[in-house]
Amino acid sequence: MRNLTLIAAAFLLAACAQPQVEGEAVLTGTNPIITGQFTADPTARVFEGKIYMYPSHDIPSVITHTDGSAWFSMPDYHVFSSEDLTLWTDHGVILRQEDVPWGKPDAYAMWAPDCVYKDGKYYFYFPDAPAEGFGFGIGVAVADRPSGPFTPQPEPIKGVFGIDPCVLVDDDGTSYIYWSGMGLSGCRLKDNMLELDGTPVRLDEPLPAGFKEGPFAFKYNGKYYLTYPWVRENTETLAYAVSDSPLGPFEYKGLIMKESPTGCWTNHHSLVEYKGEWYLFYHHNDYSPSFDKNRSARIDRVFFNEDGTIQEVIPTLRGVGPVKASSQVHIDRYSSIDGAYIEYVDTSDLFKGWKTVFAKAGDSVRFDDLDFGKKAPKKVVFRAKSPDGCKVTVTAGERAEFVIPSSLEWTEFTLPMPFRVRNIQNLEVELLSEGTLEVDWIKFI
Ligand code: FUB
Repeated sequence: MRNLTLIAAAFLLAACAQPQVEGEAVLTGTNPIITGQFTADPTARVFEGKIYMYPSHDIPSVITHTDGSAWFSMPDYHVFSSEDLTLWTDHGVILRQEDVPWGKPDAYAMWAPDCVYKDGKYYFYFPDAPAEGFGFGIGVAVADRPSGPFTPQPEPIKGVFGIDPCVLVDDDGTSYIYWSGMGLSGCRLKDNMLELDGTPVRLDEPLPAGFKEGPFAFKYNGKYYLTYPWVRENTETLAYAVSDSPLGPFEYKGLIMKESPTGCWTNHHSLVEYKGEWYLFYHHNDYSPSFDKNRSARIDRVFFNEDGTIQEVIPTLRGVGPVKASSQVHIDRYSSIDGAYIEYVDTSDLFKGWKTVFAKAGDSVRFDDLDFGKKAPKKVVFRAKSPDGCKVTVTAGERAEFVIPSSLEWTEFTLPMPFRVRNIQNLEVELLSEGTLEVDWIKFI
């Protein structure tokens, strides 16, 4: 019964979701970073001075697991790019399951991918279920541009059985592929990037038990880092290990992220340096709270200590992107919250996002690093509803009180700003009076 409910909810979500089309832009800056579709297993790479994100693409479940439960359904891949981690361009579908010559065209098994650049070409590595046989193979599709078009090779990589490929191109151009499937394996790639060069090495054996999938490898200050989902107790944490050599042995160093507090079982990730800062791309089932196989990409900052260890990343809703006060500021993606709570705006279409509910005097939220620009806004717009009307304070450098008139429907209330605010400020909104206030977004114009 639970499965039927899940599948029904998933179909409803699919029916309501606005499919995004090639070239369409998504403006967030907060987590999750892409709205309107699911984006799991995000691998982020810097190409041509931009961040490119290669996620896998969950859809509401159309296939079932061997135990009959709704299962991962992943028919194709999109690629997204951004210059500022706030405005994301969806370049559309770069590979479909039907286009993989060796793949089963209705397996919905396009799991976590990676993409790297070498000698003028972009190599996109992806798992898929083979048309003949069982399990997973790993294919390569090649392009001249990071957004494709990608041409899949006729056969999967020989000698690789498993999922979640990650490729590290070392400083001298030597490349290594890592994947999971009966443990974590790694192997040098030939210069053509399409074939193994040698025998795969097991890399998980010296690590604490619990490695599952999703390895990611990168180099930092001359050391090789292997980061990976690790089931220490119930669901996947993110852990890391370090080595002097790309094929280990790797020494376990610690956790990067704890288990999902709400039980999303997987947490696939990648780390990337962009414009001098390090970021963790990971996923969570933000738009699908009751089915954790419909996930969405998130980003948070990563900090290295001087000795090369990685500080634990605490997942945020605020995310990392710059947000302009003149855009719709979704304060439900708060930096901190006190008393107020968050609900979906429309439970029949979760991609419409969230609202902040202030139910009693003193409830507040803070949204950090809001960019008011050089020219102080003259008005504030609240998209809100408040059955009895209420009074709120807005603090951004200075503090002012606003009266929100009574409204049972979503209404855009435009009110004059009594003070001038410029540049980057933390915004705090607090309910001052009795009465309920729901806020979809606020903007300053
Ligand atoms: O997305 C399907 C699978 O779930 C991935 O390949 C794993 O890493 C996990 O995220």
